Amino acid sequence: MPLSPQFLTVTPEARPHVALVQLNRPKELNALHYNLMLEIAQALEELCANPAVRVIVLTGSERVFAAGADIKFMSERTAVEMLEIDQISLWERIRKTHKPLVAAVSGFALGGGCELSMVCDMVVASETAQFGQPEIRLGIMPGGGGTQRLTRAVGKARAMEMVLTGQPISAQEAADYGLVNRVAPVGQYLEEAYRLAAAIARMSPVAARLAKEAVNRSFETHLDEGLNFERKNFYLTFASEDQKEGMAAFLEKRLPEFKGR
Ligand code: CO8
Repeated sequence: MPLSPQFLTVTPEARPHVALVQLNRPKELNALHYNLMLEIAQALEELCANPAVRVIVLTGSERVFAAGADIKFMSERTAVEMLEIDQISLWERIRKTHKPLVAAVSGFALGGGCELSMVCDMVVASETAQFGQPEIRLGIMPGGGGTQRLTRAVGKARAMEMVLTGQPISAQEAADYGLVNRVAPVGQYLEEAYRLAAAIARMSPVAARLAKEAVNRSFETHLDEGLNFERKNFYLTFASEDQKEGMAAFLEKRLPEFKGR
C-alpha cells in the first residue's frame, strides 16, 4: 500500500540510508489518536520493507514531540470501548520495528509521547525536551509501557516519583537518568539524531538487526536465556556476506562496504 499519511511526513531518504518520520498534528500538539498511531505503525512497516533504509529517525516539532494520547477522544470512552479500539496493538506493531529507531525529541514528550520515545531504541533530546508521565493527573495511569519501560530505564524510585506525581523531568535529568543518549541545543538536536543514525547506517544492517534483537531480549528474559539468544544471533551473523566483508576489510586495512546481505 503506498504511503499517504495525513498526520505524518515520511522521508525515506532524509540522509543516505536514513529515513525520517515526522509527527505532524500541530494544533493538537501531536496528540496520539488512533489514526496517528496507525499511520506511524504503517510507515515504520513500509520503511522496514524498504532495503534502501537502514535506520529510522522519529521526530515531532521543535515545540512538541507528542503531548500524549488524545484526551478529547478518551474523555467519553468506556473501558470496553477502549478495549475494543485496542490501540495498544498498534504500539506492539511499532515495538516490532526491526530497524534501529532513533527518537529526536524536542519540547513535550508526555504520557504516550514519553512512552513513544521509550519504544525507540535511542533518544536524542533538545535542551527544551521534557519527559513525563502525567496520566495520574487525569485520574488514569500509563498504558503504553510507561510503568515498565520507564522503570527499567531510570530505576524504581525515579519511575515511581514520575508516575505517581506526574511531574516531568528536563532533558538534562533524562540524560543523567539514562533515559536519553544525548542532549543537543534546540537548533541541532535533529542533526545530532541524524549523526547518530548515520553512524549506525554505516554498519552491517544484518548485524544491526540481530544485535538490536539481542539487546531487547535482555529486557524480556533472564540472563541464561538471554545469553543463549545472543550466542545464536552471534553465530547467525557468520551466515552474512557482511561478516566476510567486515573481517576482510579489517585485514586489508580498508573501510568495509556493507550490503545488508
Ligand atoms: N490530547 C488532546 N489534545 C491535546 C493534548 C492531548 N494529550 N495535549 C494538548 N492538547 C490540545 C489542547 O487541548 C489545546 O487544544 P485547544 O487549542 O483546542 O484548546 C492544544 O492542544 C494546545 O494545548 P495547550 O493550550 O494546553 O498548550 P500549552 O502550551 O498551554 O500546554 C501541555 C502544553 C503542557 C503539553 C498541555 O497541553 C498538556 O498538559 N497536555 C496534556 C498532557 C497529558 O496529560 N498527556 C497525557 C495524556 S494520557 C496518555 O498519554 C495515556 C497514554 C496511553 C497510551 C496507550 C493508549 C491506548
